[in-house]
Amino acid sequence: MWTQEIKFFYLTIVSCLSASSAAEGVPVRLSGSTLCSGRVEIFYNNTWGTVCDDNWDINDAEVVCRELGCGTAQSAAVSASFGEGNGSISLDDVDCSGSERSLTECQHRGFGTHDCTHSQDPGVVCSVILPKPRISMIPAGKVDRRSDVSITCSISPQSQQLLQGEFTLKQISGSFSQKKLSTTNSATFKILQVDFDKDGLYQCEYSHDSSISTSDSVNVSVTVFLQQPSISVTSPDGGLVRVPDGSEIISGYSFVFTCTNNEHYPGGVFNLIFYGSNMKHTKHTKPSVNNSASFSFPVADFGHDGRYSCVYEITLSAGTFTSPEASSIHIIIIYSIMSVLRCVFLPLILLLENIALHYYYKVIKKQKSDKKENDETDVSRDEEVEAEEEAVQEIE
Ligand SMILES: [Ca+2]
Ligand SMILES: [Ca+2]
Repeated sequence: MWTQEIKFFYLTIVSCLSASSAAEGVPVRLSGSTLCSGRVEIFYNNTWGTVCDDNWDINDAEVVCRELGCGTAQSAAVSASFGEGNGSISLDDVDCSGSERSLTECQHRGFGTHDCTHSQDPGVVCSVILPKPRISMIPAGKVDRRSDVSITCSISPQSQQLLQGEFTLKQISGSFSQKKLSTTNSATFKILQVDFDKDGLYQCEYSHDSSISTSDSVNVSVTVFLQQPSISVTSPDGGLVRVPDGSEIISGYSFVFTCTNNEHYPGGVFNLIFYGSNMKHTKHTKPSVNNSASFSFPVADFGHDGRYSCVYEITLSAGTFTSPEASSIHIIIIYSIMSVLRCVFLPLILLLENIALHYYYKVIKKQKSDKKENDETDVSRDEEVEAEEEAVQEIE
């Protein structure tokens, strides 16, 4: 028929044009009454050719059906049951295990090597009528609120050329739904400035006549990316010394942390996070005023020793969103000179004073005992003299 000849001519032209854009493997198509059944043809050496039915079985058919998004194989046809093709016979003795991603990954005699005629052209019958569309999303993963998302629905190139079907992108649990008639094998839908109402799963539908096939789903997860704040520390009364591994604060002095960023959400807050020696995690919260918040510590003591960081946080209808932590500041509390004097020199002076007093009293005591001894010696000498005098008188 005339219309069929036009259709075939058109298909041949567009198939050849589109085949070069096939990203992986060698393109395959089915030439038959429906999209997912027909004579197997592969695009090799810039032309569509057929396959030989030697060793053609259900495993080979399985690979073709999967490759085309046509579900599973119902039967493997032989002996040109979908009609004889023309042109080259590109594959012979195809031996698939059934798990290959593409027909040309299966073992065969080599491209163009065969001992067949077109009366042996094989075919397949797959389980579905319409191929399953594919869905992809940019960016992949979480999407920043107010940024654009682009979702593409696609189908194998030769399928769309045969059908001229329609793509619909639908939000599964929401109101978003858009249709696109496309003359190429894909349609791209742009969702501009996404807000939380666009959050959720999306699916592509491919429809032709009254048949619809549905893709897997993608998840548009809308979030708020907040920039990393910065943190700085000062000591209003001059008790801060910057050292290579942090900032030293003299105990007793005051210090102030300031968290800043460039976000302009109303109601945003800064949290000051403290990591002490035992990894204790204390949070102080202050509202952001003019993009910053200050946290004051009037008297530094050794319990303040540790790392400090800050995060910015906002609470919206969809939940609370937190920025990454600022690069932390290490605070080292050191002794003041006065406390060094008080703690070290004062006891030393007292000790020296005690030692001095000890020796002083020892010397005094010794002097006293020496004097007493001398007095006693004098007395005994006097007695000796008296005795000698008495003895002399007796002799006389
Ligand atoms: Ca053969
Ligand atoms: Ca086989």
